[in-house]
Amino acid sequence: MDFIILVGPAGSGKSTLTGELAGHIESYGPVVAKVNFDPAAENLSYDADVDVRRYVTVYEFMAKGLGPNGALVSAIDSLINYVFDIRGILEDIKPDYVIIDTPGQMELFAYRHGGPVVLDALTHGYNSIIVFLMDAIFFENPASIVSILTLASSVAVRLGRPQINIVSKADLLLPEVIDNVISRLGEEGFLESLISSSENIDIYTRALMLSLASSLYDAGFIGEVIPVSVNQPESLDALYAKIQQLLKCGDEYKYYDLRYERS
Ligand SMILES: Nc1nc2c(ncn2[C@@H]2O[C@H](COP(=O)(O)OP(=O)(O)OP(=O)(O)O)[C@@H](O)[C@H]2O)c(=O)[nH]1
Ligand SMILES: [Mg+2]
Repeated sequence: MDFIILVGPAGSGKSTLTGELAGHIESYGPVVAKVNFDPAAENLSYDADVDVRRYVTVYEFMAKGLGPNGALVSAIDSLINYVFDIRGILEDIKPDYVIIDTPGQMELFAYRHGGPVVLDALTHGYNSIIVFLMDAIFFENPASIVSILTLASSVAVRLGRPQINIVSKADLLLPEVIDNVISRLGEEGFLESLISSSENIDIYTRALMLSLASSLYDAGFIGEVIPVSVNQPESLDALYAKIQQLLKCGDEYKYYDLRYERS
């Protein structure tokens, strides 16, 4: 049982991808369990094998006087009480993969303590990877690209697992953006050249962007960025191949380093 944890900003396509990727992987034979990890989810586009709303909802915390965001934080924290039950259900299903669909309020995972603690307890003893979704809309200009990649790196720091960064809803992108930007992001220095050639960025912002971009390359964080659309099965194939590549490292998988991939 390997865990694939989908993380990304609100509306980036996590829930849609949960259903579509699960179906896609299952078409090749493996069994996939789907976990709704969002206590505030309204309508789910897939049938969840485990739904945390069975254990906690934001409404019970709001009834105690918390606002919607505070209630979500408390709801996620309180999931620690149910991790044993959830693991039991998953171990009975015996899936090859478990896909976890997390809430869009991703500060729960990028900045707070509770989200990582619950995920650690849930995946303890099993291999787990992060798939970080960057909405296609972020690839319109260098400032947005730097800021979403920086957010992706915060998640990597907080969750401490191998991470695949994808561009979601890639069908909305012009082919030249995929060819000239996304497929070149892994080239060391590419982002800096994009920033340098952009106009209308003040000198201080440009210096900060260049510094952030170069740190991301220095750390080996920007490896292959995969464009994925749920409407393009070949892109789901590319994502599945990458997931298998990271997970197949078995016990050694934690030491897998994107840095070596770029050479
Ligand atoms: N064009 C296109 N639209 C997509 C794709 N994936 C998701 N969407 C749409 O994007 C919107 C948001 O998708 P969701 O799956 O609900 O996103 P989410 O990340 O789960 O959202 P939150 O749970 O609210 O954070 C929906 O209208 C989807 O139909 C895609 O690959 N291409
Ligand atoms: Mg969702």
